[in-house]
Amino acid sequence: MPALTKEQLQQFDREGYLFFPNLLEPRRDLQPIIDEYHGVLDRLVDELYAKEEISSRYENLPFDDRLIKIYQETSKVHAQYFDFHLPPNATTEDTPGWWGPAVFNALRNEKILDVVESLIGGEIYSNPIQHVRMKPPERLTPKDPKTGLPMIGATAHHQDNGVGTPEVDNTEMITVWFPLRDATEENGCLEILPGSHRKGLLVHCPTSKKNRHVGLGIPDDQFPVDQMKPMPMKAGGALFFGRRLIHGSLSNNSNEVRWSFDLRYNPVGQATGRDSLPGFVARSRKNPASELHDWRKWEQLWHECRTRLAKQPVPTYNRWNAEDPVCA
Ligand SMILES: O=C(O)CCC(=O)C(=O)O
Ligand SMILES: [Fe+2]
Repeated sequence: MPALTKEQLQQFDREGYLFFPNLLEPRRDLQPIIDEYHGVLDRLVDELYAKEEISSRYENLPFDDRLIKIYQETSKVHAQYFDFHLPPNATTEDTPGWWGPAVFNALRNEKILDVVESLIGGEIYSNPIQHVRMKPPERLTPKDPKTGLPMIGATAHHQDNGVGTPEVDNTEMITVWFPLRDATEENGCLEILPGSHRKGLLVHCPTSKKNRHVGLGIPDDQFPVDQMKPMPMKAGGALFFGRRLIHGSLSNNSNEVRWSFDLRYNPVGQATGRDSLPGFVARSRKNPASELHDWRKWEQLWHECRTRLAKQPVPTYNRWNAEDPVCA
């Protein structure tokens, strides 16, 4: 893909985001990821069945129904099993995760890196704040007994700057969000507040009276919440946004799993906001030999990180607290 046009760069500067409805080719760029995760679900099912946590392997159910069924039967959301991230403060030797070749190829996808290069230059670091999100319909999702909230559900409004440590404040971290299949308002697509990247970093609150979500959120009275813009997109679409853009997601009120990737990049040498986790050089025009091309080495980095964190968890990487007057 050619470099971005002047208009696109101006739009990114003005609105804080860029949307490409057809950046990725579903068959080439997305299907290998979907296929890989079918294998991961098979593995999870085998493990749960061996531990007698489920009564059947549900081999005849389609992917979504099978995922929903095992979450329900175990009263647990197995999101960490699929994720290619580790929680710095809560990782043990047994914390699962998936760092496979199709995921690694997505992080190094040329079409994604071309856009990122246009935004932050040709020295690109893959930031380890990254997730796969598979969200079952909320009404079928196990609830947290303490809060009554679905264990995974709508994402609170936030800025990605707010989920990293303060070192990320002065970086040029870019987030890329894309669905593995169509994201709709019904199944819980992303929503954004165009232009909100100019507000600076707002106060984020842990789950509280003012933030009825799992995870950090900016209370509704701190920004024009009625101006949030839903971003439905077809499989193949991708949204790029800067670290200060306010965004969140809608609830999944459909009958299917809402499935997306969110990846982050920053210029090589800048802080990632989670220094205890491993990133890698995804592209370097100056020093191509520094790029990581081998998914096994990437997987190894995360396995080593797990061992390290299990021995010495990062006590806290959250900079916010519920006592802030804005959260009360
Ligand atoms: O997919 C979601 O629900 C939230 C994603 C998000 O916050 C992000 O990509 O930064
Ligand atoms: Fe986010």
